[in-house]
Amino acid sequence: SSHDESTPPVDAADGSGPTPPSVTPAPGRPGARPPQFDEPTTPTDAPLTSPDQAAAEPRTPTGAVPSADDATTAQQGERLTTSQGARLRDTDHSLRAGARGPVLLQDHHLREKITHFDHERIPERVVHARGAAAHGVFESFGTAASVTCADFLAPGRRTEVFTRFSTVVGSRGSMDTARDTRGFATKFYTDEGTFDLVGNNIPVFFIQDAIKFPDVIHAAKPHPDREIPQAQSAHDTFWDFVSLHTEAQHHTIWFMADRGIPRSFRMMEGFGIHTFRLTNADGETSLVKFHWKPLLGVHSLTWEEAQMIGGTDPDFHRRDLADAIEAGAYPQWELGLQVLPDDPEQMFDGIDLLDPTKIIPEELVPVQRVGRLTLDHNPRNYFAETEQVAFHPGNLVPGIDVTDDPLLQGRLFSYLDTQITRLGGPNFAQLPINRAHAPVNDMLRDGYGQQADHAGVAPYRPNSLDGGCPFTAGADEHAFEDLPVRVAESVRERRNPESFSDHFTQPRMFWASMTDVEKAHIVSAYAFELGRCYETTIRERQLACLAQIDPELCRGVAEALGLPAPKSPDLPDVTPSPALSQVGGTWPVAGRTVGIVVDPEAPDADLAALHEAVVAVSMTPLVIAPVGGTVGGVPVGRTFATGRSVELDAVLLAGAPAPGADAVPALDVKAGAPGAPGTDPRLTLLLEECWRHAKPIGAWGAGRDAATTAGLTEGMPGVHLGEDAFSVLEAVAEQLAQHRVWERFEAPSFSAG
Ligand code: HDE
Repeated sequence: SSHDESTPPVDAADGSGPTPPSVTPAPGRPGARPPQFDEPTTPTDAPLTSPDQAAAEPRTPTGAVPSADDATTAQQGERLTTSQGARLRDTDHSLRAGARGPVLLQDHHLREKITHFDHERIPERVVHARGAAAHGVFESFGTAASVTCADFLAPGRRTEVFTRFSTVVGSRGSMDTARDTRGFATKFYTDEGTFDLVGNNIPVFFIQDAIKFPDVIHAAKPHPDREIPQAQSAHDTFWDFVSLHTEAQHHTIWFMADRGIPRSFRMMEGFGIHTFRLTNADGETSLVKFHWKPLLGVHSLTWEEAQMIGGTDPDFHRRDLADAIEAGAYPQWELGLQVLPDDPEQMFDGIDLLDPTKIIPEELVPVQRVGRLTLDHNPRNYFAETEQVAFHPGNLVPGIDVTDDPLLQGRLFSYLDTQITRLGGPNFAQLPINRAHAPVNDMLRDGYGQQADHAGVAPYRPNSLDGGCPFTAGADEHAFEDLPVRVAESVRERRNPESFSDHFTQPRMFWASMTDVEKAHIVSAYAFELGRCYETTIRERQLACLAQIDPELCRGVAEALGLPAPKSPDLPDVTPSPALSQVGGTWPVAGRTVGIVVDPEAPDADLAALHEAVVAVSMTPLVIAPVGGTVGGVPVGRTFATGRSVELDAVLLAGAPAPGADAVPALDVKAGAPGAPGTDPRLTLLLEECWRHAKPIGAWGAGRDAATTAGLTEGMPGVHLGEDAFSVLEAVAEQLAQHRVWERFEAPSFSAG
């Protein structure tokens, strides 16, 4: 019946079926993929976009338009084919026994299409499942040459890199702004093999021994019965574990602090955490800690912003990274080293260098800058690159080696192992994103997903059949050497050294290094998290831990929980490390988002020029109006319905739209909030939030009246009312350099107690 004459060939070229929409085929992409994938289809000179598409809105907020030489289309050729290259006449209808009859098993195209789709997903990472990444370049300053012979750190070297940022606990689809540690993993494709620096944005870890990793992760992940909560540490099992396993307290106070809710991946530090061992050309070794220092400074969201963004834009961090790169505001970090002598004790100032729950204060051992990382292009395909990239702390190059840190030692096993499940076999190093840029000559063969077509008969050594190769490197041929490190004479045992046992002095130092406003944030973070636990015993046990860190901290949290504060024991004096605070400096404002509220009824004459002025200082202007379209020739970026204050770093009031028909009359505006009849309640809300989140607010002209109506007057911290747009922009940008209007935060309540 498949030949049933009464069944017309649907969508057939004879016009008997529905007319297909006219889509201009995209050109082929010669050389866009590795050669073995090239398809034998003829490239055409067709324009990349159809005339319709070209005229439409830009595809991204930054307005980047795909260029003709950038292979940005999905099409590999002119005609649709099967995976085997046979051209297809139809991919929209399954082959049926009559138009209304059952589908035939012989429909090989249907089966190929559906079967491939059925297997499109792979397991997400067991930790760090949610991430975003970018390509870039690492330029060496050459300053590390005295401590390492790693070629990519030699003077003048430029190395291609791929960096993936991540949250730890949430699933792949969870929100970006969860309170969590962030992963910061960089693959350096060096001429001497791939080096992976697989770090975090917090310099210490939860545990001292890799054997505890399944425990801490099982405690932090959602509860196994209901699989809640997602991407959160505010639950019983997490606090149960960290309050019992007190070596986790140092890491925990870091992410209860603002470090747990970064403003942007671009504004995070990165840390290798463990102590590594470097070797120079003369064979001399030293112990080092790796640091990434963001040129934009280290900045965070407020907790309320983080929560709100989780709802309005769960992709906030990945959008921010991709948009900034697309707009040319390339994020940059400097790589720094803390260098310590490699003596047999491996201790510094009482700190065991093999203990990954301890830092070396920068004031004691300065971070010496050795190179600059610039992320300058976005991945083309999320799955192929960001999802399939496989990092491994054991990807080392000559001149960089590991130490006996038991956490690092366990990681050396875990990362290779996990990829076998995640990437479906042992050949993941052949995936394009994971391929070394140095020549590879291994004797690894076969296995699932083998891409190579190896020649020869002798993938073994020694052999006499394939030219006797491969030869191993000679002494001066830049091979990775296993250093003859002395291993302490010892008995085998399952035990931590005594030097790992102080769990509270460094969290105390961290607390002592914070400003008042940062301390207040820490207190509210603990109060929130513990307040979400059900078990009082867990809250009490964590308060007992806080009492061992600091009595003020403990009292503040206890008060918020309505529990008695346990008495602190005698606590050691600590020297604060000012480098740990995020408050007090000024930083570049590049890549910050400035909202410009306009009144479409009375557009500001200078709007277009103001828009340009914002772009000129590498900030992103976002015009906000009651409804979409353009105002004064400038496109409206957000309407009162699609925008929310939390997307903005600062707000400028160019005008004050009165409530229109589209205003939400039922919007619940708090009594006594800034605002007045005549102001759109959504604008009132926006200003209220910007005020509360300590963002600079500027206004001029009609916007100035609106600000005044909203209760914002000159002289209030971070409120800039001026005569013209440009002087106001300048004042706002200057303020933004401090990240927030810190004076606006209330005096922390804990210091009163
Ligand atoms: Fe990881 N970690 N980890 N980790 N880790 C993974 O590897 C593991 C640790 C870090 O963007 C997994 O490919 C163990 C410290 C980052 O793809 C897994 C231990 C630090 C990423 C794994 C640690 C990290 C991972 C999961 C305790 C900071 C994401 C998927 C000994 C220095 C990399 C994968 C990316 C990912 C194991 C502790 C950083 C399971 C056993 C400490 C940034 O192999």
